[in-house]
Parts: sequence; C-alpha cells; structure tokens
Amino acid sequence: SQAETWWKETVVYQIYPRSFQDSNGDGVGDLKGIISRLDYLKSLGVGAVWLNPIYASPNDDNGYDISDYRRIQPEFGTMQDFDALLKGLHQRGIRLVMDMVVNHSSDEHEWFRQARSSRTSPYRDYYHWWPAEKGKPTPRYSFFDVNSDAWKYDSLTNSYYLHYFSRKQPDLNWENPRLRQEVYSMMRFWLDKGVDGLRMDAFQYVSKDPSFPVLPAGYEKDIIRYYGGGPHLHDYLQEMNREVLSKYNIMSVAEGAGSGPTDAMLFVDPARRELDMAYHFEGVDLGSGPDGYKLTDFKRIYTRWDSAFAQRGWLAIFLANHDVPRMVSKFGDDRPAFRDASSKLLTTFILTMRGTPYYFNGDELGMTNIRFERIEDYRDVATLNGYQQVKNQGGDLTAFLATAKRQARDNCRTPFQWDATANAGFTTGTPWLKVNPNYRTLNQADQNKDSNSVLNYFRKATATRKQHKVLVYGRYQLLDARNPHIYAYTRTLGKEKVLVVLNFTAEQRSWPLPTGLTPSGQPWLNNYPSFMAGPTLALQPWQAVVVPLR
Ligand code: TEU
Ligand code: CA
Repeated sequence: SQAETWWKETVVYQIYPRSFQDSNGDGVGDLKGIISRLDYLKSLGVGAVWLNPIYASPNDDNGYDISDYRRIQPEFGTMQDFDALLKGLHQRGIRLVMDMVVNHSSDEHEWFRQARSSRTSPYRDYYHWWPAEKGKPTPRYSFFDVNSDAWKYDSLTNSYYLHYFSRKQPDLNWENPRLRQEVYSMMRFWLDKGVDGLRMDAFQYVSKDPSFPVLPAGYEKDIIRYYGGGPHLHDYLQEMNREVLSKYNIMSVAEGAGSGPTDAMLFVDPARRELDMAYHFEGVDLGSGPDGYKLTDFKRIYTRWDSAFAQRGWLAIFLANHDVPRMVSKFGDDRPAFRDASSKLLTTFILTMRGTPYYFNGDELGMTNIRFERIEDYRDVATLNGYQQVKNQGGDLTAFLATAKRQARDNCRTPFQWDATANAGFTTGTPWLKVNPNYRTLNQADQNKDSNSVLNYFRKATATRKQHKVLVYGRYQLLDARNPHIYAYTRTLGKEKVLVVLNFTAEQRSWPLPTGLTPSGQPWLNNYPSFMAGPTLALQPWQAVVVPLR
C-alpha cells in the first residue's frame, strides 16, 4: 500500500566532513578528501550521501552555525570542489543530501550583523528580539547555553535576542515573509545545482509565538512539546513545499518531528504536501542512561512507529548520527569479543526494517566510542558549555565527565579509521579531534581484505536490501514480543516472506520457531558461518539471521 519511490529504496550514508578524510594536512577533513574516497563510497552500495553542513561558518557548532549559506567553508574547500564532488557522486549513481540549517544562523551572518546594528535595520525582523525596557524576557531554555538561557542581552540596541542553541546561533524569525523568501531562494540555489535531497535541521522549532507567553513550570523537561509544533510550523512547510520542494525531484527529511507518531505524521502525510520522511528520536534516545536499555522497550518503540506509518507517511531508520554515541557502544557490545558480531547485528536491524536506512560513517567498520577522560580532549560546544555550567554551579564535575564519556557527541566524531598508518590515514597533520587508538586493529584497509569483516557484511547487507523489495516495502510483524533477549520479526510482500532473528545478548540462546514458519533455502544474511534451522534455532552470541520462509 506504500507507493514506490527511489528515496524509500535507497540507503543514506552520512558523512561527517570534518572527520572523514583530510587532503591537505591541516587536520580537518575536507571535500577533496571525500572526492578521494568516492570509489570507497561506491563500493558500499549506498544510494545517497548526506553531508553535515559544509557552508561558511565560524564553527561554533561544527558548521551548524552558518555565516553564509551560499559559500563553502574555506576549511572544507571551494565551490569548485563542491561541484566536482557532486559530479563524482552522480557519475557513480550516488545522490547527495545536504543539511539545511534554517532554524538559526550564525551571529556572524550578514543578516545578524545588520539586524543587531539598529532597531530600525531592515534586517531587524529576521531574528527575534526582546527590548530591555520591557524588563526581563519570559524564560526560554537553551540546549547549549552555559546558563541554559536562550535570551542573550545585546547592549548595542539594549535588547535580548533568542537562541535555542548556542549564543552564536540566533534563531531566525520565520514569521517574517521576507526571511522565508530568502531561505527559499537559497534552497533553490542548491537544488538548481542538482542536489538530490535536503535534511531540514531542527525545523520543528522554527515557529514561535512572537508574544513569548510564560510557559508552565517544568516545560523544559518536555521541550519538544513546547518548542516543536509552533503555531505556523505546518503553514511554513506547506509554503516551502509549494514554492520549492515540489518543483524538483528530490527528497526531504525532517530532523525531529514532534513528540510521537501523531505529530510526525503531520510532517509526512503525502496528502498534506510537506516533507517526504521524518526521523524520530525515541529509538536512539533509548538507553542514554547508565543502565543501558531493555530490549522489550526497543522492540515496542520500533513496532509502534512502524504500525503508525504502515499505510502512509515514511520514516528514517537509524541507530546513530553525529549527535549520539557510536551504535555498537550503545546498542551493541564493543568489547573485542563481541564487537564485530554485535555491529553486524545492528546493521542487520537497520537494513531489514521498513523505513529508509541512515547509516553513520564508521559504523560500517564497527567504530567505537572514544571515551575521553579529560575535558581538554573535547571539542563539542554542547559538552564544553555543559562542563562550564556545572563548574559555575559548583556541581559534580566527575559525574559530568562520567556521563560525557558515555553520551558526549565527540564519541562518534573522531576521525575515520582508514588504515593502520599514523592518525589512521585520516591526516598527515594533527587531527582536530583525537583519533581512537584502536585504529591499529580496527580500520578500513584490514577489513576490506577480510571477507568476514564488519565492512564486508555491510556491503552484503546493502546488496541484499537492493535485491529484495520485501525488505523495503514488506509488512512488518513482530514475533515473541515479550522475549527479553531475541528480536524476531517477519517482513511480507505478496508471496515473499522473510524472517529476521536477532540475538541481542552476549550468550548463546535457543529460539523455538513459531509454528507455521518454515525456513526455505540459504539465509540472505547471517553473521556467523552457519545456523541451525528449526524446529529450534540455536543462536550464537549476537547472532543475526535473515532467512526466507516458505
Ligand atoms: O540537532 C538538533 C537537536 O539536537 C534537537 O533537534 C534535539 O531535539 C534537541 O537537542 C533535544 O535533544 C541538530 C544537529 O543535528 C546538531 O548537530 C546541531 O548541533 C543542532 O541541530 C543545532 O543546529
Ligand atoms: Ca583539510
């Protein structure tokens, strides 16, 4: 019942440009570096690449603070490099998805420079201001600010400006039709170049009530409810679709889409003509705490979201990105004995669920959290400001560092591990963020040669998904919901039916096949050399099996 289209069938590979490949020895990944790895990307079997922001930026939040939307960050290269990258991808049949960061700009963007210069600047209303003669603004929480305060006083015009993220990321005022037209024209600039998709960063937050009413106590604990889904959010999305998106054969994805499936459907119901698909964070957010996660919760979350989108609307499926820990460290088991098997199992999950897989660079090698000991090793504004905040409040810095070790965004942002040479082959200089020392035994060059590697398993999984549409469109049915160790489900499309069995533990488990399910033929995927077919499956630690059914 789901209409077929390329962006449902593709696998999206996320490249964090700062950390992928440095080409000139300055320690920072760049576009020429990515170009030098195009054949590697092709070898993965992915259909699209999503690049984190590569626009001009003072780099307060690694490019999520944009000072010029139509220029390339000089550290990353030039517009010529960009054009060459796009061409090189297209020649290899790979599409390009760009990050659109338009909830906020950099405070160094020309619009903001003008806006802050005077209350009568024609750019003033591109941002949100609170004149100080009205007293203190009503409290608004900031995700990244040292004081968690989203209002920053600016003496130049005796006013506060709003920033949901860092103080170098002032929020744009989407109430202003001129601002919206500027953004649309910037979007056309990139789409006219042939870009194939857009990831709308933090877009759920764009619509604010400009009267900034007082919010109920404790609102910040339910921030998506109060910041997401503002009064005109969907009007803006419909306008953007009419004026821009609908004019191109592209895909669009909402980063964040409200508090649950009902909210998310509003972004992606085809009848509403807004965006094509959405990420929800309920899955990746699970298990952020010290005690990990319960598999039964994991199964419940993914099953609930699948059923809500079974008939219409479409989701992304992912377990990692640049904002969360490494998937194997969080959802798998990154001890050497189980790292490979659990990485392959997680890959199996992502590539056999309904939804478009988004796969973070390095996960195809089973890269792990770096777990820094000292604050000096971190670069992320969120971690650095969080630390400063705890320090200012005289809080427990040891506890803060322990949490950061598990959760901090820099855990997954370390340089890509290409080979066993110095700095993992990422740079000849000093990397902007330390390389994980395990690169000597965990790297692309070794895995490329090993037919049993995590890398070659990923390649096999992308090929399998491409070969079998049942893995893209097939109906999903959860089996044995209450089993705390095994995640098992079937996918069915017409006469084709396939069983996925995932042992989410480091122990051997046996799993009796439910009556009526009869495997037929060789498994499509299996992360161990063999598998014992029915009536009871004997599963190895972290074993994953995908087998067709009669
Ligand atoms: O992240 C957005 C983001 O973190 C929120 O959508 C999230 O819901 C909130 O923090 C609550 O957990 C994006 C980027 O992925 C991230 O790297 C940027 O730092 C951020 O936007 C600001 O642009
Ligand atoms: Ca460089």
